[in-house]
Amino acid sequence: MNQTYTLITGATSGFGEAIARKFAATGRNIIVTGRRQDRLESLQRELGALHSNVECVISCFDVRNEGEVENALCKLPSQVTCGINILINNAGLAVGRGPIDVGISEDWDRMIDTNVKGLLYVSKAVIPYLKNHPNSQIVNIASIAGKEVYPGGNVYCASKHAVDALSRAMRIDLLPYGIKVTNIAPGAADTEFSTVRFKGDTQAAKSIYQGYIPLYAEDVADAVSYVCSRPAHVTINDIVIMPTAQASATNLLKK
Ligand code: NDP
Ligand code: 8X3
Repeated sequence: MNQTYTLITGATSGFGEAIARKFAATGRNIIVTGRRQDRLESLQRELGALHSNVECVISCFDVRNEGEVENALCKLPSQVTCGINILINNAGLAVGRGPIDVGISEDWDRMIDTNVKGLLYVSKAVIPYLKNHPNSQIVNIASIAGKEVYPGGNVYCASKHAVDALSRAMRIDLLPYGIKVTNIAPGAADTEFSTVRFKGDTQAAKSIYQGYIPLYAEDVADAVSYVCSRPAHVTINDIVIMPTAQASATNLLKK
């Protein structure tokens, strides 16, 4: 039988990196993507040494650039691209957290271009390969910010509401091809997310995760692994996964 591959966007840190580790550990071939080539290479080296039975292919591109996405996929060997049967749309970010009336247009563009348009560009490029497999799947990493809105969350929340809507829309449009679509909405998780959101202010980022136990990237990777290992006739449509100390986006029990 031909080999199958899982393509993971945003695998250079956080959830995507943990998903790559989890999938490699369960014997799945992976294509890890992101903009930081050095991190992709070091992950490839690490996983190659740990799992000789698994192929880890790297593909470096910016999801915001449709041409770059298409070229990067075209450059991969055809047996790799033709083998893609799972797509994990994980790459994403928040930039800034403040009232909409003083929002920065450049930050809004980065969030919408990455979280919404980037997800669309990658999906458009990969869906033709998914159609060739009998039991394909797309997993979109949305957020609790796609289920609720909170002060200062405005455009990030809008972008994740769009991801939530796209998950539901994809499930309908891709039904004729038997492609499963799963939406995963995590709450607060300690990754590089807040450092990016607060533009490198590590103190501000650290304070987000103090006084309670947040989710870790591995918790989300577990959920992704679960939804991708259900029998062919079962689709998990939506998972909201929160730290136990978090009841809603803004309701946190801090000690
Ligand atoms: P990280 O900052 O740790 O990881 C983000 C990943 O996205 C990186 O690998 C980064 O790679 C990639 N990425 C960002 N922009 C681009 C781009 N333009 N092109 C290609 N890749 C890009 O954050 P998380 O792991 O926490 O975030 C992963 C996803 O989870 C995001 O969609 C985020 O919105 C979502 N999320 C996060 C939560 C949290 O609290 N941490 C909670 C709920 C959802 P590189 O910089 O190398 O390009
Ligand atoms: C990240 C979680 O609550 O900061 O998507 O929006 S939150």
